[in-house]
Amino acid sequence: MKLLIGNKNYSSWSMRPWVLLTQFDLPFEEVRIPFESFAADSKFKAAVAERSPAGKVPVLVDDDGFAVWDSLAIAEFLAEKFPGQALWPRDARRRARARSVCAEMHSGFGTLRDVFGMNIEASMPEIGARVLAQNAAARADLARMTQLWQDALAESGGPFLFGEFSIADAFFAPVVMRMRTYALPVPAPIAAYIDRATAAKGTAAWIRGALAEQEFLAFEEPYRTSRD
Ligand SMILES: N[C@@H](CCC(=O)N[C@@H](CS)C(=O)NCC(=O)O)C(=O)O
Repeated sequence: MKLLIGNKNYSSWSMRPWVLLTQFDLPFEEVRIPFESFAADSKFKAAVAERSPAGKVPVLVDDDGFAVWDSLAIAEFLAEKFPGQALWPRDARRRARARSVCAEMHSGFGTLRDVFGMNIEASMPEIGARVLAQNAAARADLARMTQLWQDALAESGGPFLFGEFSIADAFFAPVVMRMRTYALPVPAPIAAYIDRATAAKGTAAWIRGALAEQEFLAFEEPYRTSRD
């Protein structure tokens, strides 16, 4: 299998399936398509179009060339392709709940995504404090995220959202990165989850890759004009 991804520092959607594949030791080859712009005539769009009509990363290309796009569809495809691995929780109700929160993440948290773009290499606690003070929708998204994680951890007993590491943790990995970059205030048990999720094998490997990148992409950087 091949996984087409964007820049590790910025591409939150790419992060999810990459972390999942790595965490579960599923064999894949990474194909990195660096962001330059998302203009229709960009090199990025041309490279992605060879594999996906949707024109976005991530895209998973199976060994026979069959392509699946969209992070949630990729996760479902992998769960079916590797039934011996508990990519989703084994328990039906836990699995249903894990799917609920992944769908909630996939289609929600628009403000949190907009105002706290993923930027693993950066540290911007002052931006986090300022935006939260000014933006009620951002505060509401953060409160819902905290509650969602708290409920899942309370019900499962941890260490990850639904017990062992699952697709749900891969789905929230980019939010974990945002919490760190912008130093968003969370209760101690959530801070402990953030630490565990950051240290998980797949997440830690992605972070190493993100830190090794040297690109500064102005269109991904509303708050900075250079890397430091
Ligand atoms: N819902 C999609 C979103 C994918 C997405 O928006 N990817 C971004 C990179 S992080 C992209 O390729 N953007 C290109 C564009 O918007 O033209 C998924 O879950 O994979």
